[in-house]
Amino acid sequence: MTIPDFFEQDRATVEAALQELLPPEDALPITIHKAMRYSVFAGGKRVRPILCMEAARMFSPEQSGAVQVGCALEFIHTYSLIHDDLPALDNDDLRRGKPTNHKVFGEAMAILAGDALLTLAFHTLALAPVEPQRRLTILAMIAEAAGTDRGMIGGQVADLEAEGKAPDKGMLEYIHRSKTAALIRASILAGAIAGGADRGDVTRLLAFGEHIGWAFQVVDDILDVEESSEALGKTAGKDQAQKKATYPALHGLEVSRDIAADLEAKALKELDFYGERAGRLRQLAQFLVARRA
Ligand code: GRG
Repeated sequence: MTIPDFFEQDRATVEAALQELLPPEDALPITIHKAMRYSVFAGGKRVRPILCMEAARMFSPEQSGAVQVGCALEFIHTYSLIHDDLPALDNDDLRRGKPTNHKVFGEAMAILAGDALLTLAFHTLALAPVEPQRRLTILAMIAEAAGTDRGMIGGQVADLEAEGKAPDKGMLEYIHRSKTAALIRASILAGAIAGGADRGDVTRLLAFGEHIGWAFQVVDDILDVEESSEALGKTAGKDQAQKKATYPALHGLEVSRDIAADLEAKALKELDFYGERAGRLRQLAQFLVARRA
């Protein structure tokens, strides 16, 4: 499976917007801005902003503020990676193919860089060029997805507490849907809402986002077993070493692949309603499950 053509174009748009939205490296205090920029530009795939932009494009071909909303999502995602790598959490040395933020800037600055990216995300959302009522809906939805109640932090807490315990199917689902799927689902919904989606669209795309976000984390678990650190740009084999609750640990690799394929099929079914209009979202969903990094 090759990367869709438009993915590279969208990625270039995201890179340029991230450059604009982040304070320059020489703004005082210089160290924090260097640390923020270091992790944002360390080479992420930009999956969340691209999903956001392509969901918006289904409803509005014109600029809808989805680029700025997508950048806010990338700031939140990058903050979560910086904090996730800290010694108190996963204690990792490698991320996006480079030394982790705390390895370069020290723990205190890495904590602050994560905090600063989270703060910048909500500043960016507050100013995004989206109709005000829709902007407020997007802001609340993203805050919820990044938060504790079935959001990213809640999933991370459950993930930490499940370490070393016998994997449990219900808990594993909860972790994957909260830690990873919530922000991916919010990326798709935020783009759709910015582009002008109505209630029916939100219901359909919520189900699409939930399934593809869940599949994304199942694939992440599989790649941790199958790929090298070099290919992934992060330490491979970490889940098993840390006795993490993962799909391969509970079901084995083959069943995990079947689960990812089933989740992908369920996600794609939700797009049938849109026919060709959803062509790019469909390609993105297929790429997210077929990726090797
Ligand atoms: C607040 C102390 C504190 C910690 C926060 C919330 C949190 C820690 C961590 C979030 C959990 C987390 C890191 C989930 C990982 C989800 C995931 C699959 C990440 C990889 O995403 P990709 O493949 O990465 O999109 P790139 O590098 O391409 O952007």
